[in-house]
Order: sequence, then C-alpha cells, then structure tokens
Amino acid sequence: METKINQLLKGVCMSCCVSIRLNYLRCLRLHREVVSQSPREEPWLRDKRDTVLGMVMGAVNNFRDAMPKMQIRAPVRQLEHAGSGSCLPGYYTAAELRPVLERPPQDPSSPGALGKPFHTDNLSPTEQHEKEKGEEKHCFNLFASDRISLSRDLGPDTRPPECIKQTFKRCPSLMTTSVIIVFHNEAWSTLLRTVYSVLHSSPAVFLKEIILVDDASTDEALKDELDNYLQQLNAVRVVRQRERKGLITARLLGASVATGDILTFLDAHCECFQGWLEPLLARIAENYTAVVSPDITTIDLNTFEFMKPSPYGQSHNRGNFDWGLSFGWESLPDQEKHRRKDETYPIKTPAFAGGLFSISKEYFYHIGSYDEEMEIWGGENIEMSFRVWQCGGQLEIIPCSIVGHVFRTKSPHTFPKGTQVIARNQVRLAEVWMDDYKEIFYRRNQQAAQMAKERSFGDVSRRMDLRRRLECRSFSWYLKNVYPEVFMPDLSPLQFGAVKNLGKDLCLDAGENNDGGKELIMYPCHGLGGNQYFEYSTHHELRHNIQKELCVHGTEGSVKLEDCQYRGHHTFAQAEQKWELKENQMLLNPGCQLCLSARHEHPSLVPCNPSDRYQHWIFT
Ligand SMILES: [Mn+2]
Repeated sequence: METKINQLLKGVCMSCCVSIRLNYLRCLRLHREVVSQSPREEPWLRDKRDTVLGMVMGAVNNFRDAMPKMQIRAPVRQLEHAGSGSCLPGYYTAAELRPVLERPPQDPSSPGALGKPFHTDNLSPTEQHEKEKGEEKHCFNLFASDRISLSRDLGPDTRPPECIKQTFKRCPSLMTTSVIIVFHNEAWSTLLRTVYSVLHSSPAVFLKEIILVDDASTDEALKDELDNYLQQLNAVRVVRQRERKGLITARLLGASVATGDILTFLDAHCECFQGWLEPLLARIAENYTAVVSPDITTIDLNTFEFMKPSPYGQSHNRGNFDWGLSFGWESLPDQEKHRRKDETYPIKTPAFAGGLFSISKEYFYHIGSYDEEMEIWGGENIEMSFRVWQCGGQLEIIPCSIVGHVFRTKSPHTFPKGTQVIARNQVRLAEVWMDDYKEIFYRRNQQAAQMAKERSFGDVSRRMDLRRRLECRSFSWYLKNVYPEVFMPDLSPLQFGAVKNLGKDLCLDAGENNDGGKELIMYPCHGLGGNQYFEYSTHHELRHNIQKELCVHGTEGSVKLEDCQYRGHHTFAQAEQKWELKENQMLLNPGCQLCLSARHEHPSLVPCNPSDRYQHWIFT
C-alpha cells in the first residue's frame, strides 16, 4: 500500500518536472527561431546547437512516454473511417423522406379522387364521340383519364401494417435512382399523371431525375409542347429517339444518360402508391444483384379505378413462362409462401413482366443490359429473366412496393416490321440461354423453328460471349433451382406438329380460348403451331401443351380437351386420354374401341372403319 502511494507521489512530482522541462524547450525553440533569422550565424554553431536540441528533445519524449498517465485524454478522432461513415446511424425519418413535390389540396368529389372509379356512362353525344375516339386510339378510356387530376391522391395507405411500419436504415445509405419512362404516342394525361405520381410519392433525397424517353412519337403535343411544359418541373427531362426502334433501345438510351445509382424503369401509364420507392431501393442496398419489381396493381382501363392494396395482404402472384416463351402469372407455390414470414419479404420469381423494375446501374451493365439486336418489343423480359438467374442474380417482387398500371387488352401500337420481330427476339433468347431445351419451344412455334433453321435471327455471338464471360449456369440448372415447378413436356415425343385429317384436308384445332372443357374443332391447316400443335407423347396421349398441359379426351359423346390425367409420378393416363396411332393412320381409343373421325362438325369417336378417309390422320 505504502509503495503504491510513494509511486503515485513520485509520479506527480515527475510530471511537474516534465512541465518545467517543456517550458525550457519552448524557450529554446523560440531562441532558435530568432537566431536562425540572423544572417551572421556561424554554421558550426547552428549544427552544434541542433544536435544539443535533438538530444534534449529525445530525452524529453523518452521520459514522457515512460510516465504513468495521470489523465484520460480526449480520444483521437478516427478520421480514416469518416469517408465510409458519411451516413447517419438509425433510420430515415418521415421528414427526411419528403417527396419531391407535395400534392396540392384535393377535392374528394373530383373525378377519380382517392383512386375511386370514374364512371362515364351517361354522356352527351359529343362526349360519347370524344370517348370513342380516345378509346380507339389508346385502347383505354382517355375521356376519363383526361378528367382526372394529374396529381390525384390515392387515399390512405392501405398496405399491410408491416409495410407501413417498415423503416429504412440510414447506413449504408440508400442510393439515388433515375426513373426512366419510355413512351410512344402516349396520351398526355396518362404520361403526365405517371410523372406527377413519381414526383409526389418519391423521397426527394432518392429521386435523382425522371428521364422521359420518346420512342419517335408522332403526336404533335409530345414534341415542343411537352418540352415547354416540363420546364416547370426541374427534375424531369426528355431524350428522344428520332427513329422508332422500340422499347429496348429506348431504355438503353435512357440508361446511358441516367446519373442516379439505380435505374428504375416504369411504363408511361402508371401511378405509384405511397412508399413504393424505398423498399425497392432498400432491397438493392441489401443485395446489389437483386433485380426488383414492385407489386403491380391494376388501374382499370375503363374507369381508372386504382385497385388499392388490402391491409390483410393478398395472395400474391409470381411471373413464369410457358414453352411458347410467353410470360404469365401463377400463384406462389407453398414452399415460397412458407419461406416468407411477413409481407416485407421479397418474392422470388422465375420470370418478370419487365415493364416496371429497379436495378443497380452498375449491375445493369455488368449483367449485359439488353440484347441490343432485339427489336421493338417482346421476349426481352424473358431473356432478362433467364440471364439474371443463370448469371448469379435474383429476380424478386417486393410486395410492399405497389405501382398501378393500366393493363390493356390489346396493343394500340403498330409493329413497323410485323409481329415476326417477336419470334425473332424469342429465337435469339432461346439460342443464347436455353441450351437443348430450345427445341421444346421450336416445336411449338414453327415460325421460330424456321428462323432457327435458316439462322435468320442475326448474330448472337456477343451474347454468347457474355454468357461465357459471366460464367453463367445452364438452363437445366435454372429449371431445377429456380423453377422446379415447371411442367416438363416430353423432350422427345413420339410425334409432334399439326394433326391433319386426310378426308377433310383440315387440321385438328383446339379452337379459340380453349383452356380445357371445350370440344375440339377442325380448321384449315396454317402451319404455325399454336392451337394446332399436338404431341403424341411417350404415354400415348395427344397433348396440346403450350400454356397448359391439355389432353385430347375421348368419350362416346364427344371429344374435348381436358387437363391431362398423367401429371408425373403416381398418376396415370386413363383410357379416355389414350390413343393408339395405328400404322394405317387411324387413331384408336382403346377404352371404347372407337376411332377418331372428322366426318361431323366436331371431331368425334365412331366405330373403326379402315377404308373411311375421315378416320385417317397424319402428323405434319
Ligand atoms: Mn404498359
């Protein structure tokens, strides 16, 4: 105990001595400064004095370092981490997430207010005329859209509570985004409502700009008038593609001038629901390889009613594709439902609609942006879906992010080079990403098969290089790991193509919109596959399987398309769905021992007669 006190006292004394010595040192230094200004100083003297000074300094430092520390000194600021720590801790507050533009006060009784439907049923003849003209041009109710406020409020936030409560960490900070909207002869009111909706619902701190990309519109209002109008909105600019090249090149143009860290693509007839942007940006901050879509809700094409989210959550859909390479929606498999603990969890999706999504700009280019040789529209979303998954990214839907879109039932646009551009785009994607599975597609689309055979789909070598460079996985990996629920048709069916009747010189045809339950028809053979595509499977079924697995189902009463009974292991095709393709070109249904005939209006089962030409069928 005593020694400790002694040590302590000694320490106090020593530290006094140190302070005296430091004063001495200061005098020396002062002296030195004065002296060194003297021009007459002898060099030897200066050298000697410096040596002495150096010795004293060394001794003092040495001495001081050996002293026990009697005070806790102020911590040294760690400057080297200040750069990466430029964001504040905690969560963004509502004040920090203020939108670019506050909504003006709303009249709740104005058309479409609060996202409600605006009915336009009892119109005067002039109004009716205007309505019909708008509908004809845009394939939606322009008359209604033109009367709804460009800044309409969608009412209270009805998302599930966990979405409303969701907070976003300031660190690492969310990145900024450029919103890119491509349009081609879009209606003024839907285009501008999309723009205002982004400005009213996107936090100013994250929205770098809105870039409108004009894909060679011909409507006069979308030229100078639009430029002039947009001058009052300084976050918005227009870039123009003089020649109509389509969505893909227009998006690439928009991306090339974007200055935000994240690219957010929207269609030109959307409205964003509150809180739409933050969850998209937050997911990318968490995972740079995530390509994220909002949950897309419907804006009714007749009334412009915005289908608001339900606080109880809803049964979600995800995107898929069929073997004709068309995009479709399906409900989530149980496994995916169970993986998600609440609505803030992303939904993994095998494919995406591709119109509305966010992606890190750097990742967009890393992963090969778009196939620049794809034209106009179609197939680019399936291409990107396969590519993102096969090359190490993920495609997700973020249910807390909700954006409304006017879904049309038909396209108002012309295809300058005809619809074969879609098949061409699809062949390009099949050639690059689908390995041997492309044959399943080609069997169902003979136009595509022809292009593949003639190699008239352009050069895909750069896309193949990309696939190699990124060391992307195979299509079978994708099917097994990303879309195990896909139905795998026969890789090599016994026969396939159109089923032609020799007596009638017509082909077996599913008929329009027959997704099961309807009788088959006979129709002139068109050689395009589609409704006339059938496979004679290894299980001896006649399958019509482009969007759905449907089987020719024969009973004594009629011959219909029905869901196939054989659906993989532990299931079997029953007698109604079995057919024996005889060497004499007859199709025998072994269950009732009757043969398929085209003699009557609809294909039917009749007693077999080998000399009846109406019972002779060939695959072509
Ligand atoms: Mn659209």
